[in-house]
Amino acid sequence: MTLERFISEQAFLHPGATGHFSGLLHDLSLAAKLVWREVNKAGLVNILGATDRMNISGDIVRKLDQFADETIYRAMDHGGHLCVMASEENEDVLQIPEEYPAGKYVLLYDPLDGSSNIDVNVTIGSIFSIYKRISPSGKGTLQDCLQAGYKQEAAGYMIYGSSTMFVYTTAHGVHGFTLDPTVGEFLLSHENIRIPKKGKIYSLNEGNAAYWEPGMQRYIQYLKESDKATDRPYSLRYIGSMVADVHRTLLYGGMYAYPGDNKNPEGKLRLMYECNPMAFIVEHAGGRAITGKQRVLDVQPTSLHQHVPIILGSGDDVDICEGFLLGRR
Ligand code: FDP
Repeated sequence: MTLERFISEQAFLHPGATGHFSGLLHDLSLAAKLVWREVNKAGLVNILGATDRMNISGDIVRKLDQFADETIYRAMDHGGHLCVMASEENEDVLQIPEEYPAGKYVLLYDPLDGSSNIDVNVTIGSIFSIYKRISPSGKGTLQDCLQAGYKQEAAGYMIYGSSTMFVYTTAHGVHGFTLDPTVGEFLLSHENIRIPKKGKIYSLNEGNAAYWEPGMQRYIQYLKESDKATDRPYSLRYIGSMVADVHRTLLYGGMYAYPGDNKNPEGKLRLMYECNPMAFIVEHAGGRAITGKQRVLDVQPTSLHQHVPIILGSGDDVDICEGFLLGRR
């Protein structure tokens, strides 16, 4: 089952579907392949760049995250499905060029997440989030982009690791497709992903422990204690690429967090490009995602690049963490 066919068959489940939503997902899967192709030769960029300059081809060697940003924008700008976009790499909203029709959807994306890992060959990814526009017609607006996460129509990520995957949900299950590079197609490999109810792994940058609030410190200490009944101590795994850490958490369970601390009370990760889409995916796989005070998807955004603390993962694990943060344990 290819991603293309899966998307088309899903559209049949919605009798009123106009095809725009399917078209949007098709375009995203093309963008994923274009970014994957470039990520795969990351170590060669300087060599290829030098050759380009010798050939006077006019190509400029761009940083990979800038390449991914432009590639996704250009794959998505002309389909007539979107009225506006916003990307983590750009301060303001990205308008659809005048010559192309405006559609009814809004796309927010993080073109290359975990980009500090590129030079050391560690897994990175792209994240996307789709909303319906709220403005009536014409060009999309900032307000179209600043919608709470629970209003997402779809969310997903591409992970460029030992294999490349496209994982997404339209609120009807979370499905994962693995790229078969020999045929250039994403093939259904993980249908209806369900996050385990409880895991055995915790994942966060423990180097920040001294700055965490006491509840978080006590929770992580709790995970390290030995107790057979609750399967402690937990193992620590932290890649430092959100896509990779969340992907593992989705499949193996446990908890992933980037909490606030007394240096950065709102944490490091962005609500619109990272936390909302991942929270939507994790919830639709049966898990939870909270800020410590509320559900991530209920946060009302006030700006495009705002940060928010996040704790996500297996329901039981997030429940326990929440208990510590709220002083109940
Ligand atoms: P990066 O800075 O490499 O782009 O939000 C970006 C992010 O990576 C996440 O992917 C990652 O989980 C986090 O930052 C890592 O932050 P720390 O280095 O502070 O752990």
